[in-house]
Amino acid sequence: MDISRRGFVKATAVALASAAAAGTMSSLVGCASGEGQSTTAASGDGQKYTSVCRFCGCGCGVICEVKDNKLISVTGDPDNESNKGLNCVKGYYLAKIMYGDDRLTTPMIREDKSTKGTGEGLREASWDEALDLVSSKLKETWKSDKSRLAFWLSGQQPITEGYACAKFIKAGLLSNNVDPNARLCMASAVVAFMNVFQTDEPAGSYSDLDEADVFVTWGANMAEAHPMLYSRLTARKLSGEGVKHYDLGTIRTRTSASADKTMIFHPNTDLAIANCIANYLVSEKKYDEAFVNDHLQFKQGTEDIGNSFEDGYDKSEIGSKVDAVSPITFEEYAARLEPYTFEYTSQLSGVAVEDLKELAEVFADPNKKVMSLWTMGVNQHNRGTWMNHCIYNVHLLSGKIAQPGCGPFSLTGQPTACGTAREVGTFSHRLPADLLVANEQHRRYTEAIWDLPEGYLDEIKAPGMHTVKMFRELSKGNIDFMWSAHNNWAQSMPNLTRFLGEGADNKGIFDTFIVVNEVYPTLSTQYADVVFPVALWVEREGQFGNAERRTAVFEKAVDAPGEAKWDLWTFMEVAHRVLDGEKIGSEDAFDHLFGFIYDKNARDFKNDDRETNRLLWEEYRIFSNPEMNDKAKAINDDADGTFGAKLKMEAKQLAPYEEYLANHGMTWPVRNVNGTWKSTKWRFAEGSQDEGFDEVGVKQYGKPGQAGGVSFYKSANLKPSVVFRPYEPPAQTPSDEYPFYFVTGRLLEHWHTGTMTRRVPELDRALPEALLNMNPDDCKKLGIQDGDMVKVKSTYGEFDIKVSTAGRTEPPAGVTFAPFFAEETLVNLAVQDVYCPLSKEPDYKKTCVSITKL
Ligand SMILES: Nc1nc2c(c(=O)[nH]1)N[C@H]1C(S)=C(S)[C@@H](COP(=O)(O)OP(=O)(O)OC[C@H]3O[C@@H](n4cnc5c(=O)[nH]c(N)nc54)[C@H](O)[C@@H]3O)O[C@H]1N2
Ligand SMILES: Nc1nc2c(c(=O)[nH]1)N[C@H]1C(S)=C(S)[C@@H](COP(=O)(O)OP(=O)(O)OC[C@H]3O[C@@H](n4cnc5c(=O)[nH]c(N)nc54)[C@H](O)[C@@H]3O)O[C@H]1N2
Ligand code: SF4
Ligand SMILES: [Mo]
Repeated sequence: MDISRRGFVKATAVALASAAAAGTMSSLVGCASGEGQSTTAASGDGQKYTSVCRFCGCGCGVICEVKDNKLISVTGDPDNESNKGLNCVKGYYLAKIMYGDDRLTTPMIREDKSTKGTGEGLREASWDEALDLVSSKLKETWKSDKSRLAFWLSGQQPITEGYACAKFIKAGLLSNNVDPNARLCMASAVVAFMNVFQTDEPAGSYSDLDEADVFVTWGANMAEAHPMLYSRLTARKLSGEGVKHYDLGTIRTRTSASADKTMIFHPNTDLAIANCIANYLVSEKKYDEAFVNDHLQFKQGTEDIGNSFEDGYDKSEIGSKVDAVSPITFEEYAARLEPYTFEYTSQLSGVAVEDLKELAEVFADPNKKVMSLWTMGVNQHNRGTWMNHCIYNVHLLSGKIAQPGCGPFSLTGQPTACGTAREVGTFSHRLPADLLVANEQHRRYTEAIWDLPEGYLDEIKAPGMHTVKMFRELSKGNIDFMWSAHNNWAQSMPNLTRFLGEGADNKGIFDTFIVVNEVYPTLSTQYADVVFPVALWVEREGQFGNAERRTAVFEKAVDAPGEAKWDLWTFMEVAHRVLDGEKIGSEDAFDHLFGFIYDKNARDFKNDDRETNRLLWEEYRIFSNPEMNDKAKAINDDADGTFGAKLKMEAKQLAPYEEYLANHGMTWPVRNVNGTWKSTKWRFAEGSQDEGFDEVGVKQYGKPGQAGGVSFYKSANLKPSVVFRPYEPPAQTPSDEYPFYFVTGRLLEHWHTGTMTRRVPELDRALPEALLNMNPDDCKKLGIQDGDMVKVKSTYGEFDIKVSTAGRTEPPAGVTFAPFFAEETLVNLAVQDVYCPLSKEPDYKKTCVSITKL
């Protein structure tokens, strides 16, 4: 099952070759085994700490080596099952992200709001002054009008920190105005998971990459964005007989360079392509009949759902109906698919009929193990939730799911988008562990664990503001206090013109009191009234949860510089000031919620980092294992006795904290089997837990022994839903005035807004500027040469950028691409903030723009 070291090395060669084929200058590409690699020469005699990479959702394990309180090397961790020692170039240079010249080391306060957006105007302050100021502003807003509070958190915030924030904001402040940047990233995946399977996060694991016969990437540039996993994919291609990779997307990327076939489609027609495959399976009776009969139910939902151009959309007649679905028969489903013939789909998408047929045959072949992978091409889509459904539909119809090497795999972007944002409840509609604020039993259960009076959380039963709404309200001057951590919204949010730009719509940014926790100066700190300098990565202990459900701990390895403090300390210090004088029952509110970890009089944690994390983890873990807790047991004895059983099914099931350290990460559900804690590689699949199958889940909650040995025991009626979703066009389509689609995304060397990776000289030199990739024919028509500056303009805003026809991506005629890492090339000024109506995740991938030579 495991791929060999030789396979990895060969794959590296392929990744390098494909990079060369794509015509890039950098030698810092692809992956290699982490063994022996280091940021600075590893002396080998420093203190070693087990850790996880700070960057992408691959969640590579790394070992940090420390000497004299300084990180001197970072190497791949061979004992972490996710990467087995492999890293990408960002992983090798991890140590250097800590030591940029301008680390923030002192709290700062802005006196004069007119200096916002200039990079000037912040003065140094003491922690006491900064904390008192933030606390008094938060308390003032909280007491006068809670609806004007906003917290913006992140899929980069370690798990226990996110858990503590959720507890503070939801139970302490009784507010749901908290959302993470994961809304910009995984929300469409999450909503589809919940709709289809009634549980969030994929059934498969990275081991599938080592066993699949066919890979289909549906809008994922894995070579740049998930390099370690891409190396595993290319290794499998090299070591397996006839293994194929189909790459679907709207632009040719470096991932396309090594694919067997690249299928470039017109934006949004991925919906039609998936329906076309489903139509072929159904109309030619090439679906898995036993699987369909035993396991599936069919549905359709609200259609013609329009677009969320303006704020009233969610509450509009159509906007309020977008979640509705109703049951249909298999025959009705088949009839809905009929229009999606090969010919019609080819016309619509621009993909050749033969290519569509070839892909459909892959799903029709009962002997092929197929792994689908997707990321932002699918999620950041005005029909993002629908497109997730469409991928599940073809896998469900063909029974290609929940088996080793076979299944739909939704990739996560950030290091702990799964672990934190999605697990511990930092979304505006959630409570920890997949529980929902709107569900009465979920509130009762949460009250029991947090020891709150019954009914205490009823005040927050209505979800709060989702991210786009939050920033639209900010632009209108309707937010008085905002606190952000682990993100850089002033660069990463879409339609920045709405709230940063000049004009009528930007009232809020100057009036709102903004607090930013940061490690470096960023565009967001330029708009902050107070900046809290914080510990970066291994300057404290924390945990990340990666794309294959692996939770792993990174140990504290070095101290934070200057006065920089752990983010969690800043939240505790503000929490006890704001909650001063408040009671829960008869006890002081802060002590009631956090007394088990924090001594507010001593103004410090009661224990070291590890023990603080462990105590928070153990409390969070109660959400996951109801039978462990007496209070939860009491709720289990509810009137009809079904709630407890249901919760057990919903539970993620987690192990004690120390197991994660000892095992270099474990994948949930983690279950105690005869005294040993065991990870699960394949959920819903029958087989021995010793080999990573979901034996306990299937036996305990499912109906074992069914066709294929699978049981979708979390799904309603034990059956996942195939939901018919039609093709609908992008929010904007090209016009004479705005003739080009503008796609945005990432490139290998930089992480998001570049704040960390651009401070690593090697990465900065490898990719120093953001370029607009254009099709050579389009350039010719516009009289543009490589290196020319152009103005890119949309109905939202504009920015200037240099053109290249020889960049990392090769867009077809009519499409352009630029990355968003460069703050001097602020692409998001022009990117639309239209979102998927179901998930509220914005579509960063197809704004219509004009391009004018400067
Ligand atoms: N180097 C690096 N790696 C990263 C990150 C980083 O900043 N830098 N960030 C991480 C994060 S948070 C994320 S979310 C991931 C993102 O990972 P990806 O989604 O792989 O990367 P992007 O560059 O955002 O998206 C590019 C893809 O979108 C596709 N696309 C564009 N329009 C459409 C469409 O209409 N339909 C479909 N199906 N596809 C379309 C393109 O074809 C292309 O394959 O990367 C993670 N990894
Ligand atoms: N145009 C365009 N825009 C996009 C996207 C796109 O595809 N196109 N993708 C979207 C997606 S998928 C994502 S996930 C978002 C990401 O957007 P953001 O999360 O807003 O961007 P990051 O650059 O990752 O910001 C993380 C910040 O945290 C800081 N930091 C590092 N460590 C710590 C720490 O320990 N504590 C604190 N408090 N701060 C720390 C870093 O310096 C950095 O500034 O971008 C979105 N924006
Ligand atoms: S950036 Fe991603 S692939 Fe690269 S080392 Fe880190 S986790 Fe692994
Ligand atoms: Mo993301």
